[in-house]
Amino acid sequence: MNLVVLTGAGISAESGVPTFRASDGLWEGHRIEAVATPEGFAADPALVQDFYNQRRRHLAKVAPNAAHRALADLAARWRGDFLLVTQNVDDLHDRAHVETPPAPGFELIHMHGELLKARCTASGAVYYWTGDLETAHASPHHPQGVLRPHIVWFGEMPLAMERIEAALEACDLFVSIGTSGAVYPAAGFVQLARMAGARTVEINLEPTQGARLFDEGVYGPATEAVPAFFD
Ligand code: BV8
Repeated sequence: MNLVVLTGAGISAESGVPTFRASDGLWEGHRIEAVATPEGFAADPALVQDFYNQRRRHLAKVAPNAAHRALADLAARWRGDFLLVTQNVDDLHDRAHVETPPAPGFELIHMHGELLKARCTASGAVYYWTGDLETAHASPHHPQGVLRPHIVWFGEMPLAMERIEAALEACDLFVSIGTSGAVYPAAGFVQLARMAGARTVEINLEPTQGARLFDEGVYGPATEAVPAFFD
């Protein structure tokens, strides 16, 4: 049995990580779609670095919740392929799977990048990065490169798309957790899973705009709905 789980900001909400829509998509008066873009970074690198520096610092104050841990427990006992694709850039899934190591068929993909990584704009080299990134943070790897957040901005290609699409085409069960289905290509994954003949389930605080695309819906806070669904 092959499983693909997609998570969004809603799975980290009860850990104290703000979701995008709850902040009505604004950050310090700027639309997130304007800050989280290459153009935004070029126009005002200090603003964009600060947007990510603040969220990177916030990670030290949050911890995985019962929903992250339920997925880690599932990954430890799952027999078969289990791909966990997260749109989240926090490290809460990573920490949950360190606490409870997964079985061999498991893989975690951060399709929109990770707050705790930085990338050299010249060479593309990626570094684990826990501190603040300054505006023109010289790359340790490339003299004329600067370090940017290793984050997929709007208009940029998400990571590992071929791997994700291959898993969706082979999956038997697709579960979407805590995502509004507002952002593509993640919002289209349920259609790929349906075309592969998978059973599709949406787990969310309340029905999303894409609810009718799923065979089933399970509604409530993730820390209750996720453990209950996978128990
Ligand atoms: C691409 C990193 C092409 C940044 C993110 C017009 C102009 C320009 C682009 C487009 C356009 N129209 C469409 C596009 C494409 C665009 C897009 O979809 N835009 C949207 C706004 C219309 N997509 C892209 O640009 C993507 N790239 O298309 O590339 C391409 C092709 C070839 C070559 C080159 C390029 C890239 C998208 C990635 C952007 N980066 N993140 C950062 O984090 O700072 S997206 C960002 O927003 C998040 O990562 C996340 O993915 C998304 C927010 O979505 P959610 O996670 O769903 O969060 P949200 O708050 O919306 O929802 C939370 C849900 O949880 C709610 O449903 C709520 O009910 C629920 N919830 C709340 N509490 C709980 C709960 N559930 C359970 N329990 C709770 N307690």
